[in-house]
Amino acid sequence: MKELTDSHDDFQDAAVLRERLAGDGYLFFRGLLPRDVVADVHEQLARILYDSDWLARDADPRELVASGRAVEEGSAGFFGAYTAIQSTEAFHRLAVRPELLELAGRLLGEDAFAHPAHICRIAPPSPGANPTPIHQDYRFIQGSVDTLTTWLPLSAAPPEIGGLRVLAGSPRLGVLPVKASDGPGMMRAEADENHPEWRTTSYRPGDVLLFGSLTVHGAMPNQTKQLRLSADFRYQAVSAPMARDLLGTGKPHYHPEVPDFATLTRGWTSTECVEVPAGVQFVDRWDPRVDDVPTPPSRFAYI
Ligand SMILES: O=C(O)CCC(=O)C(=O)O
Repeated sequence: MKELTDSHDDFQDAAVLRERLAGDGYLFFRGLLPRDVVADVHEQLARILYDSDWLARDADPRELVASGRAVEEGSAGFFGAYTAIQSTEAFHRLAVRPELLELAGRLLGEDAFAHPAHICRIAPPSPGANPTPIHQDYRFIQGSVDTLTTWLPLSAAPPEIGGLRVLAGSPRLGVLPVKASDGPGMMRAEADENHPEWRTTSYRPGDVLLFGSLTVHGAMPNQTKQLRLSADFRYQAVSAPMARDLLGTGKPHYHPEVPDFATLTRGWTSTECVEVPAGVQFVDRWDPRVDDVPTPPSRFAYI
């Protein structure tokens, strides 16, 4: 598979970044976030996974060697550990790091904020767990088509541990039809799994992959004995509409299986990192599986 293009040296250049995002549908930044900040989150989450019995007892928890009790996202036995992870302030604070908010604002051309549904992925080895099927985020996130996703490895993610791959140029395909599938999200976009423009890399903590909501992407199978630990966060312009959740607005990922932020944030130093700014307009959700979703116009004018 082809290697991702590194945009690290163009981080300050909004015009270059916007043009590359329009053409490729993604931007990759090697080492954008301080390694010690990511390492601290990794360590806190590894401790939770160890205490939840998801990790082998005879290995250093930081190695994330899976025990037989590590389960696929959303299945029985998942929500205890996931609630503890969602209660971890340092994890949520990663989403509002100045590097990420500035990057989103630079690309969108105005102030941006992070959706509070910050997602942590704990991908167990395959077979046994299915990797996230290829998809476009627009059907899941809805609201503004220009919502941006960042995907961050929280531990080293060489291709064999099943990091993310993106299909370069895929926003030009518009909103694709979907089929039911196994794996997180349970929907697969109808795109060519073997296209020559699939790209990935050997991810390291501190790296950031950003893509638009029409970019086709998915995870690869985890062929190691370790858990793959990563985060995905979403950003949108303050002036753009945000999709209302079924049970309110600005809820945690997997709410209501995961408690509300009022419970998760007990004892935190600040809750700002999980708040939606005042004045954001909300719109209703539509059924993400419907066949013909018109492709909304994008400020990135995908070419
Ligand atoms: O990390 C994964 O397995 C899936 C992440 C993803 O698809 C996303 O960020 O939209």
